[in-house]
Amino acid sequence: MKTVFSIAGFDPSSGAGISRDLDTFYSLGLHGVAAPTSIVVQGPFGVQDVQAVSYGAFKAILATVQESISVDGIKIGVLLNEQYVEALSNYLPEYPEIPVVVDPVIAAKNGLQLLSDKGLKSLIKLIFPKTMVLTPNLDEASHIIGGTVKTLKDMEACARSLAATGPQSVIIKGGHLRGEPIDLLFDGYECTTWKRKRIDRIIHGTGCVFSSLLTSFLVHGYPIKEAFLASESLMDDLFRESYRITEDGYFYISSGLLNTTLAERWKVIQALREAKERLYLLNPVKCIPETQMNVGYAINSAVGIEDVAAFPGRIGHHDGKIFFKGDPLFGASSYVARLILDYMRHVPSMRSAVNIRYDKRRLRTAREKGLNIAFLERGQSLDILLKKTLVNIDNPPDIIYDEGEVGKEPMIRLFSRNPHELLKKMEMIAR
Ligand code: PXL
Repeated sequence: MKTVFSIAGFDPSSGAGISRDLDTFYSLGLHGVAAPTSIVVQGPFGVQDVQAVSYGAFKAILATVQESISVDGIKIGVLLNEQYVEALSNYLPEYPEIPVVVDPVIAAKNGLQLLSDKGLKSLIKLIFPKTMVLTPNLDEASHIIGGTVKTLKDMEACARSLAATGPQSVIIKGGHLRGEPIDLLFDGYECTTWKRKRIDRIIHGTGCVFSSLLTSFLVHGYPIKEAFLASESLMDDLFRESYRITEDGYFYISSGLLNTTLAERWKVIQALREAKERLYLLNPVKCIPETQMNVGYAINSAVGIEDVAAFPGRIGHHDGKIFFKGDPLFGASSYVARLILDYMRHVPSMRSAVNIRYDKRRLRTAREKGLNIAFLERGQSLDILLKKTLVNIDNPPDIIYDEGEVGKEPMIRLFSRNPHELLKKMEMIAR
């Protein structure tokens, strides 16, 4: 198993530092080991303090790794002061044959210093010459070269100056650039950029995750430019999937969770594809309302319409046969998505729904077959109805129907935990 070594701080809230690095290595199929330099006391509202891990413990961990583990890549974050920098420099070979990625973390967002001035001097002198890729943000890059970096042109010049201090390649992260953020790679020969849309969220630990992704791709043998592009592309996904662990606090990201979400999204689509096959066999044309039908299925942690998959353009019928306009997609329906999201707020396991043409006989059949039915009064919201009905949460309704009003078709809504169960219920009442 290939192994990556993180030398960094520990963030107890798992936003930055060692725990995030390990999560990233693991999610890209690598084993992670770590030497903590410090514990950064912080939560989702920022850093309060930084406490060193004892120098003795740090050196002993480096020695243990050196004696017993052949690491395939090294990622360096918070180093605290010159003592830790020197110890690390002694551990690193003169000419490392494996990727060494250095994220020169100088201070937290609120300005609390995570590397002393002397520490930075030592880092430049002792570690930069052994560095394969240096990954500063704009502030760190400006601080190290002692100038201001505001434009893309400045970034390019700055990356070249930084490369002249030792690192083979430099990536400057332009998240703090005015306008659209741009990241820039200088690989010693040419520059490559990555632009992204600005996202209106304060996300914690992006630098750590980025440099860990980069290290992982390099360990997998990607050339630097490919590793840069692959990491940036994954960062786009991670920004989009960032989440909060506390109301109003910073957003967090996790490559590990991204894998789970992607796998779950794939399963949701797969389940709807199977439902489509069963619907072709069942051919429930009489169940299709005037406004057409849709079947939806949400991921476990659904919070918005984009977390619910359904059939684009709804499901209709043509020449006596059920008719789909396309394959299931996330965000394809706001109508069934809202039904499901409303229901999930009360019973999170009920993640699938279909809307069916209103028919009294169909409701009678449903009742006879033992389905649990609730009636939605005119003007009542699903939310209020569920709140009332679910006082006894053991038996959430399978069906919620309304009798319509002028200009609004009456409707039966069938709910289940998944499309497989939903189809079973539908088969009971379709005829
Ligand atoms: O984002 C810089 C950083 C890196 N590593 C650790 C941190 C922080 C900032 O808070 O806590 C451990």
